[in-house]
Amino acid sequence: MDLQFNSRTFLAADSPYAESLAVIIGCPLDITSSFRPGARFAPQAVRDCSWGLETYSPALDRDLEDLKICDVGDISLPQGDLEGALETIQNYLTTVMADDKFPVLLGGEHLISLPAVTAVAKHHPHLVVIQLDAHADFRQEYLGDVLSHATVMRRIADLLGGDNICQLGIRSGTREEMRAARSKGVILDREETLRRTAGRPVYLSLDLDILDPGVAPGVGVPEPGGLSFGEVVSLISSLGLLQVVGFDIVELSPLYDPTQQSAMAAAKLIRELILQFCPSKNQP
Ligand SMILES: [Mn+2]
Repeated sequence: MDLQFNSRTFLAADSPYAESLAVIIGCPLDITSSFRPGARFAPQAVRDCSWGLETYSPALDRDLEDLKICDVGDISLPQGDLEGALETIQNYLTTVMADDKFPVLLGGEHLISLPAVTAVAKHHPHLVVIQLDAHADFRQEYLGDVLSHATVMRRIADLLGGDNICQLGIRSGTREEMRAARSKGVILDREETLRRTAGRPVYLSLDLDILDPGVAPGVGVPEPGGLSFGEVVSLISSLGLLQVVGFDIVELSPLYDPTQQSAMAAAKLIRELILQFCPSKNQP
């Protein structure tokens, strides 16, 4: 696979690929972004900010230094060829899953979750997807496109069935897409999410706009009325018993993040998610 080598890795992600369980993969897809583009710059912005954090999480009493993590850099994506870019991501993830790794995807726009879930679901046939997001992303099409950041969960529902999708934090959607999600069995409730995911492999897709724009203003489509950083962390830790097999964090747009506070929030969420969910061969 043709990768752009990047020596500026995510914090503590300096182990060789072959030895690593967690693999950080930049997916700078930025093609269907409709309102505020710039997600192609997000993976590196997150890496840069990660070095402002400690490797240790006091909340979890775990340390990135205890894990073997590889940051492979960014996948080279043809930004003018949407289907080619999605295929490239899917092929790369297929290799990562066959190598028995825990993938951590740095978006990129939200559409990267479609090829990622496609590859992960082939490896884990009973996969459930949990989407943490402000927006339902459940349109049948958007601006004439069936493949879009605004349709990504609908396409994933086409793939897995709506009854294998849980959406948390949603506060924006059209009447039609909210109805469609409900009618296809998508659930939006934390308690039901815990029931649905019990004993099953889970892919977590975290759209940074679940956070309030006051916390993370640098996103493609900011939606007022969001969660605080602490509320998102609490929500994630309340899902603590999940068998997460991989996750992505998407929609950061560094062009709208002059203070870097959104990239810092993204980096810290990634640290917490890795420490909470990445299995360690050294620990029970
Ligand atoms: Mn989204």
